[in-house]
Amino acid sequence: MFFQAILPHLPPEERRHILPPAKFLGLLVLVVVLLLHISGCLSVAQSPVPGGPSVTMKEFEYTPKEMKVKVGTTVTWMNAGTTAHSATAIDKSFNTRNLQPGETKSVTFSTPGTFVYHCVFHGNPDDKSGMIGTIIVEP
Ligand SMILES: [Cu+2]
Repeated sequence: MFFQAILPHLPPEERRHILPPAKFLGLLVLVVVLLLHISGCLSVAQSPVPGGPSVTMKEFEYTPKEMKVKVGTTVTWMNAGTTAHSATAIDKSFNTRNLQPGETKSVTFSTPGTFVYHCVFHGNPDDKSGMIGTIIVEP
């Protein structure tokens, strides 16, 4: 048994002062749940919004390429490709920075406007060729 395996040499009278395995496991579960809860709270600003709009990055385009949202919407970019990508606004209003495969980053749009963005590796902001996308934020 796991519990005895980590405490093999304690005499029985000392083992009485240690939580029995069932309580030990219960406490462990409680601690893990608390830690997950705390880490969830801390990362609220960066974590994807469940059911919210999302843009997939894959070699070498954004899907959808253009998206219309209302002011206050949080959009999540997901890198579903095999190489790093970014979503970097040409007017510098937002920047997911480099997202490795499997990573996500959320951005909340608080002002109306048309925001053209590019991947710093695969999109050319000057002639808007390559990996380019647009977020249209409506009032
Ligand atoms: Cu890219």
